Amino acid sequence: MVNGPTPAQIDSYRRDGFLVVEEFMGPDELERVRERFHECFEHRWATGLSPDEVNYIPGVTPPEMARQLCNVWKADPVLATTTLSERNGRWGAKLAGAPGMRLMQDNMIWKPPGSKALLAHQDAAYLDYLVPKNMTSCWIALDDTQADSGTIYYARGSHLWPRQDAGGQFHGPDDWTGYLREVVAPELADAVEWVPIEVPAGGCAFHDGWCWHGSPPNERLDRERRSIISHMVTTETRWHETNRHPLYSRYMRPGELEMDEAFYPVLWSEAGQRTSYIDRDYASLQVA
Ligand SMILES: O=C(O)CCC(=O)C(=O)O
Repeated sequence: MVNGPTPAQIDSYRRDGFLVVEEFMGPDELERVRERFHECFEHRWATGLSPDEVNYIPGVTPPEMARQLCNVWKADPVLATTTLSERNGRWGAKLAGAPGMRLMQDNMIWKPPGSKALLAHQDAAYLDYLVPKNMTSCWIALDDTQADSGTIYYARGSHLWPRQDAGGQFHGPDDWTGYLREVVAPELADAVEWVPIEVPAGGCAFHDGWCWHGSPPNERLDRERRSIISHMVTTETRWHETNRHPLYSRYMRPGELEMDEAFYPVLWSEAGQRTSYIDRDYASLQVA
């Protein structure tokens, strides 16, 4: 069990918009996740359900593209114990100063050697269908990461900049910081400090939904860059009255703006709430 966050970590997160935790996921969990990661990218779904988004087809997707699956917790109970962990929710809530966190979406990203960039963006900008637009993410490295191995980069302090709309080409842009420079005031964009997250496998970074981040190409021909991510929203978050996401709003209960725990489970709350099926159905796989 990794303790924290400490008051100093919370201060650092709120100042920078992100926080690095060098030792977060233990070796047993890391090994289990790596194994299931590859099963899922081969489209072997242990539960019989596919993830909500499958941005990789073996043998079809060009090898230079970053591979991405969203909501793997629905496909694989082992991966679910990581992305739905109480730990991720508790850390996220405490860093964000929220009463609790539920999972909005999980992600697995695989950037093979030589693969292309992912666009610098703000996660919360994509959430027009939620009120309030917010996100807190726990990004866990499954490989040791280096500045040139396609790791995630954060623009320090950018969560405090004026908020922008989503835009640009997310997968494989030629210029991964181009959209930021298009929409952010030049005095901010020109002075931006990009921080590469260099951690050992199992290390993680949390980021605020308004913190600009992205990842340049994986220039290393000898290294994979894999990660597993919990994208969480506060337990106070509701569906927007009228705006809809073409995929994720399918899981709204008709006529209600409350999010349904069956699809958006609560990971942790200070009041002791945690969606019961997580520990009931996945109990034997709980992470330490
Ligand atoms: O892992 C990456 O390269 C980007 C991940 C990302 O955009 C996120 O975690 O919000």
